[in-house]
Amino acid sequence: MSTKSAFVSIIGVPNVGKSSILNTVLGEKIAITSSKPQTTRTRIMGVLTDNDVQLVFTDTPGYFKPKNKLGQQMVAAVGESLSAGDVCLFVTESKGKLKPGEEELLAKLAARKARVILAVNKIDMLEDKSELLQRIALFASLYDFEAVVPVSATTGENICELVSELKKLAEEGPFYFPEDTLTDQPEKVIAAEIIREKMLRLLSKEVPHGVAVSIETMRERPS
Ligand SMILES: Nc1nc2c(ncn2[C@@H]2O[C@H](COP(=O)(O)OP(=O)(O)OP(=O)(O)O)[C@@H](O)[C@H]2O)c(=O)[nH]1
Ligand SMILES: [Mg+2]
Repeated sequence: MSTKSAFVSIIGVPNVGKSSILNTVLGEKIAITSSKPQTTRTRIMGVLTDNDVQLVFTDTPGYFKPKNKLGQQMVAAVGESLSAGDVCLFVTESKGKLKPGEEELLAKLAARKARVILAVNKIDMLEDKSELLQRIALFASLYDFEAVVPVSATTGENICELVSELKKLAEEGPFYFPEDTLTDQPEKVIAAEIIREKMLRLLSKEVPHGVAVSIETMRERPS
């Protein structure tokens, strides 16, 4: 069987739903999400293998101007994924103004002549569909996207269409990972991240956003 594959970097400013889209595409929660910007701290890989096509996604921290060391590291992670990925999934929200980080990211992509698919996310929150059309027109005037797909990571609307647009950009080549690979993150890391997610969600007022979790021991419950 001849196979096709593509590396897809998921990029965008913080809080637009990059990690949520990855989880919905994979049908598994591998990346934590929260309403706080800068939830994702590192690059997270997720693999979707469907028949003869393998898409290797990299979820990245939202792009912003770094104010401290942690921020610098997160922005560097975005930069690295830009130079490594051959296809980008640019995620934005379906309404509101263009953010300065979005312009900057599009300029970076243009400089690299990246093949970019635009996912306009959170369409479930739209009251007025004309806002979506304006948003699409605005982005289409800024970049020559391979495709523009309005989606909702929450309801799953149009996620299949998004995946099929991404598959069109896959090129003939080997699978990079065994077909049953879902992520490169060890279970311990996922467990620590899920604890961090619960802290972000439940203790937002008490705990500073820069919280870190490390797992010392982990045991399986006898079933
Ligand atoms: N209503 C609605 N909310 C969404 C949707 N997708 C994501 N969200 C919410 O938006 C918030 C941010 O989602 P994330 O997936 O963490 O966003 P992100 O872009 O990965 O954020 P960073 O990692 O901080 O850059 C969370 O509260 C999600 O539940 C969507 O399609 N509809
Ligand atoms: Mg994220």
